[in-house]
Amino acid sequence: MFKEAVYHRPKNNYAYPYDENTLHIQLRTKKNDIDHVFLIHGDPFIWEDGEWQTDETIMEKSGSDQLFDYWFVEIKPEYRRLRYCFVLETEEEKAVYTEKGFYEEVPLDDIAYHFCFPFLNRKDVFTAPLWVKETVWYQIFPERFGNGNSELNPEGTVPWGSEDPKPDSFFGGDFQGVIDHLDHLTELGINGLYFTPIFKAYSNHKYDTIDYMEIDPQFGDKETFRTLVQECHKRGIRVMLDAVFNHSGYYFAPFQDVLENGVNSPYYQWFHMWENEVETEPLPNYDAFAFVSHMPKLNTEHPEVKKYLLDVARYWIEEFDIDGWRLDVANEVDHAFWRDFRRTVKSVKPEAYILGEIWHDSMPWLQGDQFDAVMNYPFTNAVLKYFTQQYSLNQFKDQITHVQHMYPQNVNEVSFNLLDSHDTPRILTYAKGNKDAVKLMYLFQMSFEGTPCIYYGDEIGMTGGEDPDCRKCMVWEKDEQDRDIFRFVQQLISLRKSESAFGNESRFRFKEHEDVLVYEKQKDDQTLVFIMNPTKQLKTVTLNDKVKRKLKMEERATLNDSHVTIAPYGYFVYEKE
Ligand code: ARE
Repeated sequence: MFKEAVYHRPKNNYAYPYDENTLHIQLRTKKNDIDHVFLIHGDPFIWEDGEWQTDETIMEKSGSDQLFDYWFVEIKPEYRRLRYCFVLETEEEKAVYTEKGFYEEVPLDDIAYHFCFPFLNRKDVFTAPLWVKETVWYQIFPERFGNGNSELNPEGTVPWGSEDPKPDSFFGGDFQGVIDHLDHLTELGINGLYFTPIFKAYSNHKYDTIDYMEIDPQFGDKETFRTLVQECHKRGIRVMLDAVFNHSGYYFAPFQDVLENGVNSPYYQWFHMWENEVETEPLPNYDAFAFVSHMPKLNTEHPEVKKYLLDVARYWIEEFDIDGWRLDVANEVDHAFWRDFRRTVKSVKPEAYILGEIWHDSMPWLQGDQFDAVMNYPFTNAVLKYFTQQYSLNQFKDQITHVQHMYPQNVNEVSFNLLDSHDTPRILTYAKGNKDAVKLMYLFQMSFEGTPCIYYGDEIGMTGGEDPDCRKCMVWEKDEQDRDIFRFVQQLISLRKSESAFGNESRFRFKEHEDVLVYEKQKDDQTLVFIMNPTKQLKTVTLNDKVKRKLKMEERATLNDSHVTIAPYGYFVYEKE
């Protein structure tokens, strides 16, 4: 037994309250090392004749990644307290893993040895808004979605789609353009819109804010924005805005004051200035986003800055009824700020969604006191690499299993699973034009736990490389849209709604197979089996169970009794008996 690999730590993804009566316990062991794991558990205050009274529950192996196996069990402790340890068994060996190390027998005479989940306080349960679990997001980069009011075009606007975007191009996208095309979105079936920044800013992407209380005039005014939110709500679509609170823009009035007055500016402390005299070239002598001098980092520890930004967060919810905030560069802002941000936002709208932009392991922000979710780029990376044959099946399974075990289940259920964004190449371009590979990515994304997001235009086969190429104008001419991809995505979204095991809150498990991807989704009495063949060869797969019903999709597979033959980049989805 490889004891050095055994790991558990309460009050994070290894032990957390799933709801107010339920604890989830997870253990990590070396891959393929342990045969069985049992949880020995009990209430710390129930003793008989000097012996602590315990129960034993077997743990399920919930997955494996490159190095480790993960074991899982759900416990509902009667008095909402738990002490516990683990019994690990191999054919030759048995060991008891406690908070104080390994023993041969369970120490029943001293509770101090055991792991402690002190109390399941309702307040500590991670609770994200329920509606998020049923949401399919759609991301809009407002400058490029639709130009509905050419009178608002900023200077230098070029005709819609007339050229490939450059870092400083303007095509005149605006809110009216979004309102005009809401039918496209309802037809697709999405029910959440995420807008990259819309406040007054200098650039086309608006991440360099000038005024957080104003709409950028190229998009419209506050009344048009109000109409947009109302029109979305009428169609059952939630609206999320981008909060760029890590840094402001160069033309943000307080920063202009600092540029003018240096250390004598009343706003000097609003930023992280290094010297009395401010320099922007060749590199800024103050903290900034990366080394971008026109994005000076805001001092969110300063009470005035904090108040200003929290007022912004409150204002757009109170006045315009938005449903969520996506937080730009969220991991570079202090945790205390985000805790107050959450209190502020949830006090105005308890059902608002708070989504952090973090590309890495984000457990410290997902304890229930800061964010509801993060943009799940580790998921993105695994999907892109596997479906373009840069990852083997095993590497893919390792990565996805790792992502799943990184966070509590209630976090995974609202995780923001994207395939691309305004910061990455588009999927069709990444897949070198392989449309069938893109369809498999969508099938995996839409049937995985969490909430999927579609980047505008991907659903009609738009292409584009790195920023700014991934920000081309939306194509509205029907004959130039790939309606086949559109119908496919539309169908997946509708399956998420009509098949209970297809979408969120159903149990996801990989199945063993050598060279095709097989996984099951199970909810109540429905189990769906997904088989995908992201290779260039025809594959024949022997089914281990009976097909009750094939899911109606444009699959490229033939079923013969217990065999299914799947075309290159084809798939087969069925409900098993
Ligand atoms: C512009 C140019 C770029 C150039 C950059 C730097 O277009 O080609 O590389 O300047 O000089 C916004 C605009 C961008 C603009 C940028 C700077 O949208 O077009 O880029 O401002 O002016 C990291 C951060 C993450 C950040 C990404 C981009 O952690 O927060 O980098 N994403 C947000 C937004 C962006 C936005 C900003 C931040 C700034 O979503 O759109 O950019 O407000 C790894 C790392 C990640 C890293 C990721 C991507 O995985 O681990 O930490 O994310 O790669 O680089």
